[in-house]
Amino acid sequence: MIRVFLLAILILMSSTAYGSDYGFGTKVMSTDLDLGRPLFCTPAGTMVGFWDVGTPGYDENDPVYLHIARFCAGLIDANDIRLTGIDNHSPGSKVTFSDVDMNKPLTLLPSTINFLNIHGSQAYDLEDPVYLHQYNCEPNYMTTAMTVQGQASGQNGFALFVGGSGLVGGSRGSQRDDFKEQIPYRGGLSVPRTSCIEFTDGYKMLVTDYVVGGIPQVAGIWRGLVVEVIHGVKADYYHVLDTWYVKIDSVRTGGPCLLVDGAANSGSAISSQALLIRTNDVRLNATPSMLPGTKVVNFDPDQNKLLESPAFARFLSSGSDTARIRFFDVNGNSIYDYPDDMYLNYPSGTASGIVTVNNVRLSGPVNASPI
Ligand SMILES: [Ca+2]
Ligand SMILES: [Ca+2]
Ligand SMILES: [Ca+2]
Repeated sequence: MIRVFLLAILILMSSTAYGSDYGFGTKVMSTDLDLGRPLFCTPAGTMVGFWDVGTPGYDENDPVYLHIARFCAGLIDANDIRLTGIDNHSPGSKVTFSDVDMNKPLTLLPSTINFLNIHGSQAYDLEDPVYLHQYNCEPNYMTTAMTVQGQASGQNGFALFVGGSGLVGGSRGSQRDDFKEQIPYRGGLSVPRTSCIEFTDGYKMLVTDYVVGGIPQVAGIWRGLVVEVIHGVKADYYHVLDTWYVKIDSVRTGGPCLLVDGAANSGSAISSQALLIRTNDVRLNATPSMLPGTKVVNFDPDQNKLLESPAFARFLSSGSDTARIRFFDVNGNSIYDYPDDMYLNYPSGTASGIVTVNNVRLSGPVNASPI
């Protein structure tokens, strides 16, 4: 009898210890039970990316993730949040170790979170829908990304090596024989605005950059040893396998994406063209006609509608702002992990942030255990 009683208490405790039962993409209302919860900021480096399946480049079939990075970027990690569904995993669910997308390559999706002002006042009202919007680096961002990859793989004029003596200058102006020895990154250090990249021999580097793909590619031979490259937005990172030799080859400044980022950073006006809802933008909240976690497809009524600026959050190579992506620490361990609830904390309520009316829930209810 006592056992049954204790069990009942345990069940009661565990049910209260876990997060809200409100679904992904619901907005916080004035009578909701999670109203007023204190929120924590997500770690620096929180980003949005996609798993590039099927046709290369970002398209309708690629699942999108909120990647809550504490150390290494470039792979889908446990507790990353799916912003769109995949298989039997619904939008707002968290990645666990046994899931199909765990440790799959994550490609950065330069994007912002904005609202569409179609109801009420000019301000952000309860009925106004919220979108994850692909940032308009240029007319076709993915074409450029693929071109860069094509160049790196030698398909487009990137000479790999000559006589095993050194890398020959590629499209980004490489110098030969300019590798330097650098002690590998051994982890355990959390540095804001950095990413950890890893080559196939296990050599790690900490870089102040966003990696474009995260998958090392063979770039050539240097003194008889294989050289791999990982592409970042700011630079290409070369490493001679089984050595500590590396080379960092900066991308020419003035690329279209960096220029536009700079404009966002300095607060200057962004062209209205850049704020039109695009095909494959993601709806982040439920509306009477659309489900959260769905992508905008051609001829949807919200396609080409003008989003409001400034953005609530920006996931970009520079000028990122993820301060309003905040979590409630359900299990009280001061880090973001499986049981915690994620919010778009706009408005914020207080400077440090509490759950406030009109916040969007960015994660759904979790099971008692991650498996
Ligand atoms: Ca794809
Ligand atoms: Ca409004
Ligand atoms: Ca926690």
